[in-house]
Amino acid sequence: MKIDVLTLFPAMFAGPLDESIIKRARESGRLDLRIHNLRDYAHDRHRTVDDRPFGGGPGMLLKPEPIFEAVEGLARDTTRVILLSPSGRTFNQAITRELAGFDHLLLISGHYEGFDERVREQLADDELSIGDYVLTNGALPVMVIVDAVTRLLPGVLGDEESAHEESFNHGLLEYPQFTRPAEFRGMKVPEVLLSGNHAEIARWRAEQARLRTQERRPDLL
Ligand code: 9D3
Repeated sequence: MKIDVLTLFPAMFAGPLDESIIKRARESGRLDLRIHNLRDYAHDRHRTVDDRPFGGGPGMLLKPEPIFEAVEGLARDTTRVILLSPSGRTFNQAITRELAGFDHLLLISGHYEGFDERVREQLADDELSIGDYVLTNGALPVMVIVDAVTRLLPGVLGDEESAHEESFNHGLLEYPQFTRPAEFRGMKVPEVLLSGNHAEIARWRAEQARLRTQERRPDLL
């Protein structure tokens, strides 16, 4: 998969996507990730990317010309163009699976009070938020989406992780897990997990997952 990112803060992307699973996905060519500075698409001497809203009001908007020219330069006919903004639909694992099915994503990070509406109308195929809290810009949301989508690409997770992904919990929270030692500072691992009785262990885990989900995330049931 190719992912192009358009942002005013390209330096924020150095680090989080250069580690671990995403690093390996990039090195193996399964993810081709390119970060582009929106300011490079401004024309004037001051590299202006924002302006005041018509009709007045607080803050600045991203002006349309640099974004239109960037998209025209970067998008192909199969590209999914996605805006990141607090007004988008809330990102989740179903949307992650949806995005993993495209061969090219162009993620456009917001800033200031938002986008000129013509960017939404003419350029965007989708608009996503990562949740109901206010960030300073859309760069972290872009990284969240790149991370979530990349781990679903074929060959990115190892066999064991992929199998786990497929059997995952039937939409419940994870059951409690323990590793050695069997007793730590007086805290004992539940006896059933030491029993070697795999049918009983499976029953206990299913029950724990259900109880924990009921307690913490009844909306999932
Ligand atoms: C009405 C004023 N603000 C909306 C809550 C304006 C505004 C604040 C912060 C506009 C943009 C931003 C920067 N945030 C994002 O661009 C953003 C975001 C977020 O803040 N939370 C969750 N997901 C996202 S995706 C992009």
